[in-house]
Amino acid sequence: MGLEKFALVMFLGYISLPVLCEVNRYVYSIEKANYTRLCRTKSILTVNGQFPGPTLYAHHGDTVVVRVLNRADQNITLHWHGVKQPRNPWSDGPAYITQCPIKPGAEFTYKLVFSNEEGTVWWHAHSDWARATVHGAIVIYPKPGSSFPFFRPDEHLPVILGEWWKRDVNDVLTEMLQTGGAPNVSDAFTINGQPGDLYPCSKGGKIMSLIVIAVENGKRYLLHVVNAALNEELFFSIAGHPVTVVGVDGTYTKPFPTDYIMITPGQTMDLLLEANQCSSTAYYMAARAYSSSAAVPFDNTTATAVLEYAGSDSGSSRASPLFPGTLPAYNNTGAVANFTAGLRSLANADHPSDFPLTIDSHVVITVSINELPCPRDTCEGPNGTRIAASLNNISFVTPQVDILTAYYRRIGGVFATGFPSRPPLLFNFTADDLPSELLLPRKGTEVRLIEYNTSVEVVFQGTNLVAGLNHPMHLHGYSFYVVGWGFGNYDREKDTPLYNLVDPPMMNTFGVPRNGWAAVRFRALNPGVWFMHCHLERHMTWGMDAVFIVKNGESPEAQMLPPPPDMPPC
Ligand SMILES: *[C@@H]1O[C@H](CO)[C@@H](O)[C@H](O)[C@H]1NC(C)=O
Ligand SMILES: *[C@@H]1O[C@H](CO)[C@@H](O)[C@H](O)[C@H]1NC(C)=O
Ligand SMILES: *[C@@H]1O[C@H](CO)[C@@H](O)[C@H](O)[C@H]1NC(C)=O
Ligand SMILES: *[C@@H]1O[C@H](CO)[C@@H](O)[C@H](O)[C@H]1NC(C)=O
Ligand SMILES: *[C@@H]1O[C@H](CO)[C@@H](O)[C@H](O)[C@H]1NC(C)=O
Ligand SMILES: *[C@@H]1O[C@H](CO)[C@@H](O)[C@H](O)[C@H]1NC(C)=O
Ligand SMILES: *[C@@H]1O[C@H](CO)[C@@H](O)[C@H](O)[C@H]1NC(C)=O
Ligand SMILES: *[C@@H]1O[C@H](CO)[C@@H](O)[C@H](O)[C@H]1NC(C)=O
Ligand SMILES: *[C@@H]1O[C@H](CO)[C@@H](O)[C@H](O)[C@H]1NC(C)=O
Ligand SMILES: *[C@@H]1O[C@H](CO)[C@@H](O)[C@H](O)[C@H]1NC(C)=O
Ligand SMILES: [Cu+2]
Repeated sequence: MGLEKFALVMFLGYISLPVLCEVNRYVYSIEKANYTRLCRTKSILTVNGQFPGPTLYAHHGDTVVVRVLNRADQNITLHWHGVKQPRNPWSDGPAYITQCPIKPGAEFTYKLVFSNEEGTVWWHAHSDWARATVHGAIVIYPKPGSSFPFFRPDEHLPVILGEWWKRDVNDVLTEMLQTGGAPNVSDAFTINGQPGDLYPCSKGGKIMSLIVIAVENGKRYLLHVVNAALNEELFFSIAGHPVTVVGVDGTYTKPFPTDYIMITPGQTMDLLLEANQCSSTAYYMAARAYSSSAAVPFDNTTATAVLEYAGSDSGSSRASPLFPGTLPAYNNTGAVANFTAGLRSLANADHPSDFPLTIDSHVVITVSINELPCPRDTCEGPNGTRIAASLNNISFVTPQVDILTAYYRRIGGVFATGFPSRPPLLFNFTADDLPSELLLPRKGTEVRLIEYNTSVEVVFQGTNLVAGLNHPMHLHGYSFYVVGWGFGNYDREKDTPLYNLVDPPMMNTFGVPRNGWAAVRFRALNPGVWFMHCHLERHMTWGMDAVFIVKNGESPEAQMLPPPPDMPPC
């Protein structure tokens, strides 16, 4: 493992950006547009004054030191999503799980220990809903001297998909918590920080909202795609350009040619793009929601950016770019299933798949939306209730001191160790009508203790309580192999023989199908306190979370590192 270290400084502060304006829709031709109406601006929290935040570049096996200065007036933590941080949960970041927040004016130095990650992972805030604007890509090159398992790209292009509210995202969160109902859906999606020209927006008479990416005919680009949206899974495609998926969640995959991708919040994908189209035309890339449940409102808008070939006629008479005809409809679950089935690990000598074949610990976890009673039924959830969410019927309560410190220093009363290995009640999880006595969850801060070097299989079972939908489940500290998934109720006898035990994809976030299940496997070789949660932000806030504590092993290399001296106090 390389021990090259370099330091980066990230400061948290605010910048002003235009709100989406209510002016007429404008056309792609930038020169022609002339809007005099100024946008209202809003202030957003950013890193180093950039939105999206800076892309970090590293090589396989590097250690990167990041000094984070909080110059904002709110608490913050940063998470390095997909970086396994061997033995070093202290730098993982989720607030009140592995650290107390960095308070306004304070600082904390994170140590990012890259091990086997390759391709794309990302970083984002992990406190409140700050990650809406505090995020960026992490691009990991092969070790110096080694090569990509596919042809060498000529250029790297981060493509960060985001979600935008006209209002301050803190207001959206506060309102959700006050009313007990669903949060407002967003007003726009963004590609590299801009919504594109299907939304009305201008600033000072100039169009600010369309990203134009220049490409050259004959070149090969590696797109580092991140879904940084809070609450929506997204389809993404590029007109006239099928892409080849070569990596997902920081692991290279078998090359998978496709016309579109579906990427959940939390996931990252490496896409090879060959610029081989007609050089006098421009092509849209577009992103819009995949909505898995007709019962759940979603943002029904489309973000665009433009691929423009060098040498195209960039005069004012330029025609509109081609729109991708291959972007699936918002409700096309078949397209999601087909895409997901195409993701497979390399499983070769250079990139072996080392998933466990025998299982020591088999855990089944129901993933549910719930309802809590609300005084006089005045909340805005169904029937006047307050919406909640749970794993195995436990709606996670965030503690006031971080679980990692409590575990390490043996401070009692912060968490309990009763997270069950089975759903407390067996019922037809995916039935259309479920009795209302099942809707109420239990509240608690329950962790599951795992012995070092246990081989674990977790089966996530979606339920149809309140509303079944696709849940992107994310585990910190590990990547897991997705050995199986399907619709309906998981049946161990029937489903295990159908697992992919040849080349299952290695991921850290997987969309558990609506009213379906997913089985993932990992070997517990990374001691620490690791958060596991749905990566839809509203579900995480509602309690769709749990914590795995992987205990130390015997040898010194199998033990958690001690905390750094500058851990923020609570
Ligand atoms: C934009 O419109 C304003 C008002 O209609 C006009 O005064 C100005 O000359 C226009 N600018 C350009 C660059 O066309
Ligand atoms: C949410 O949407 C409602 C209805 O459109 C609106 O009245 C309210 O102001 C919005 N709240 C926020 C925080 O955006
Ligand atoms: C989404 O928007 C399109 C275009 O505005 C509209 O035709 C369609 O009905 C909308 N669909 C949903 C589910 O809201
Ligand atoms: C998707 O929604 C459209 C209406 O917006 C409907 O006609 C179609 O049947 C739906 N498809 C699926 C697969 O649900
Ligand atoms: C999924 O793939 C199958 C087999 O290639 C194809 O027949 C089907 O049309 C695809 N479904 C969608 C929604 O793309
Ligand atoms: C609301 O209450 C009615 C009557 O008790 C019940 O039939 C319905 O299932 C409830 N809906 C939800 C979403 O809880
Ligand atoms: C569970 O509910 C689904 C959806 O209504 C139904 O198709 C299935 O037959 C039910 N399964 C059992 C075992 O009752
Ligand atoms: C969850 O726990 C609550 C409280 O113990 C209970 O009333 C409810 O039936 C349970 N629901 C499920 C689905 O286990
Ligand atoms: C983990 O356990 C397996 C046997 O189950 C053993 O072969 C392997 O060496 C162990 N690995 C470590 C790092 O302890
Ligand atoms: C910020 O974090 C500190 C330490 O955990 C906590 O005491 C304080 O309440 C937090 N402030 C806010 C506004 O959440
Ligand atoms: Cu969810």
